[in-house]
Amino acid sequence: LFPYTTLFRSYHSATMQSFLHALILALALTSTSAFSTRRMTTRMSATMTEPMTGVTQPISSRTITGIKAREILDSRGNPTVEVDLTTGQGMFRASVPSGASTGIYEAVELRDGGDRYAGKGVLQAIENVNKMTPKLLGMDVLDQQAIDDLMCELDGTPNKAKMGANAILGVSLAASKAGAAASGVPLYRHYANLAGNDLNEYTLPVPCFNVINGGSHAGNKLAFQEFFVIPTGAATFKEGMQIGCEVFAKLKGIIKKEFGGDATLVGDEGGFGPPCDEQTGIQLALEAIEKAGYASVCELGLDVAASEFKVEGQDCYDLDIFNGSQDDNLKMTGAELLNFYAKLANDYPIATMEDVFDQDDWENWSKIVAQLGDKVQIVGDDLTVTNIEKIKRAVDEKAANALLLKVNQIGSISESIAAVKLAKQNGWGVMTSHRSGETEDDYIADLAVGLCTGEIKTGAPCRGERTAKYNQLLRIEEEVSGSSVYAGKNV
Ligand code: 2PG
Ligand code: MG
Repeated sequence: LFPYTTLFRSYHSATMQSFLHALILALALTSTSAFSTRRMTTRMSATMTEPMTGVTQPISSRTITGIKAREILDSRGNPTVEVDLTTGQGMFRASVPSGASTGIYEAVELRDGGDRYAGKGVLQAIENVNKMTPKLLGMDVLDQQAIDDLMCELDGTPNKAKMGANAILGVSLAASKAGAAASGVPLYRHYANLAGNDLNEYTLPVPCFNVINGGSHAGNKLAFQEFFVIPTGAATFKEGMQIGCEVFAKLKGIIKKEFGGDATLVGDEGGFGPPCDEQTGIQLALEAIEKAGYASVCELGLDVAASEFKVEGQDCYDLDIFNGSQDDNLKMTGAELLNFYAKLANDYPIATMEDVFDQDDWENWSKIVAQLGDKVQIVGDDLTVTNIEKIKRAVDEKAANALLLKVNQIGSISESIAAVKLAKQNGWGVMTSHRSGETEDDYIADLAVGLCTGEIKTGAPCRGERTAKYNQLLRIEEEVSGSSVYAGKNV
């Protein structure tokens, strides 16, 4: 891996700086009593050898010397948390995404309320990072678990309601980036190490391009939220990207011709928002695949996001909910919706379906897995919220056969890794996911490779915050060339 040599070079030039940091930190810590004996012991030796890489570094390159949180903006113009975490090796920055079709069992995203930013400010979350900082200073960034555990302990609630998952995740992510630098490895390798994946060969994920946006992500009437074009038959990730982009361009032409230019304006995740029904959405994507000449290498997928149109307290899914015309023909019971899925899976090359029923409709989830699970991947998102307790239940009840991995649903890197491991141990697929509100940060690309998830969805190949992730995957594939495979159909 080429970054080793580069990092060794920068390591030598950083040695003197690291030594000074160590001295300053040591002086600062003598006047602080809040640190545990374990952490003090870790700081006693001047250097330490990282077992995975054999790299010996001054201890200050591994210890947290500063944390600064700030409010920045996500891709919808809503505030979100960014964290700068400093070690002797420099500053490591990470930011937190935010969903729109948020599951009710997700960890709490702390918002300020009030008038400022229509209540969406995150100053309280920033303040909570400040509150946690004195306890985090001096910790070892290679001990991700200890950092995450400590923050969960300081929060003290089961769903991070006190500190906010956005506060905790910002620090957790920044610490993981500092950890990668301290180990002298790229971020994807560090995530692999944290998960105990002893990889000789990296797996580049299949990109699931969300080319048509509906539901809470677009202003159209489509109830289903996401329509994926998935180049499972590409030879490499790079080829998969090219296919996705060419299909996307064809789709633009088709939609423009059929619905006019307005329908080619893009939604929150970069896909088009044509005024059509579900079946037409699927047919448009299929037509674009065919026109681009990729019918033999592409499959389709859906994120229904059914919790968004479930009628509370009734056995009713209202596919007309974003239209508001009260068309009773578009109201379906769970059983009718299941029949609709079965027909779609029969008529079209659909490889994956996500959030097919409401987050509490466990019975219908189990029914669809029994009926279609051999043929179609059934992905839990709102159902499983990257939470091991929910995943355990879904495994027991055979209610899904794949996990959507969203780090901010659970709020830390360590817990996200535990969720992926549990899913994999039970033979599930795993799809790494962005949120509809994103930043330019691209760590989910590294996460998908390091945790070997085999699938990623991060929008259409359109909008900078979406292509940032795809572009990082192109870089990673180039870096690991010769020791990587493209997941393709073997997801
Ligand atoms: C989803 C996501 C991401 P949101 O439902 O899977 O596509 O949407 O971030 O709005 O929850
Ligand atoms: Mg979803």
